[in-house]
Amino acid sequence: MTIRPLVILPDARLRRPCEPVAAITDDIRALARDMLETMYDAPGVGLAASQIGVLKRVITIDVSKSEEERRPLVLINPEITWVSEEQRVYEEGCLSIPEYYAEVERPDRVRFRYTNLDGETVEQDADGLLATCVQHEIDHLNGVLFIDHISKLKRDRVTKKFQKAAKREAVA
Ligand code: K1U
Ligand code: ZN
Repeated sequence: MTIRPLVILPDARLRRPCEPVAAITDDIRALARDMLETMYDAPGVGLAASQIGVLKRVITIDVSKSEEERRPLVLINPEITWVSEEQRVYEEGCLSIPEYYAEVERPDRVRFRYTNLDGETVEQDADGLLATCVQHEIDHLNGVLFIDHISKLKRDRVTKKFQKAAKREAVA
């Protein structure tokens, strides 16, 4: 298992749609293991493969509260199949936009379908943090970031900050 480096804004890979996974191979199982290790190390409650530079439709999630009770989820080719009319606001963060947090409004409850590592199709309902996290991670697979759900003013401000930081790093 390897902790992989995180892709940070404004890296163009974060804006590319990810490709569906055709089959659960040893490479996909190894990718999922690396993603879980990278997510727990960060630490984060979710991770999309594009955040480690792999443009495949794979996400990992664990919203359990302590290390002893870990409940890792690996979602391959996930899709949202239903959303509630009720919305909720949650303060989101993103491992690819470090130390920036903003309130985002999304559907309060969702139903989602995915393939697990045993190749089975699973359909599951979610509310609370899991619902928010599933939506945030599936957005990543479509090249969408949580800052796309906030005002243009705030988005432009945070984007410029990260563009400047990337330029500084490039000349250092
Ligand atoms: O996709 C990501 O960038 C991971 C992100 C997921 C997420 C956070 C909050 C709302 C929706 C989706 C994170 O995990 S940021 C870190 C974080 O929220 C956290 C870290 C440690 C403990 C608890 C939360
Ligand atoms: Zn994110």
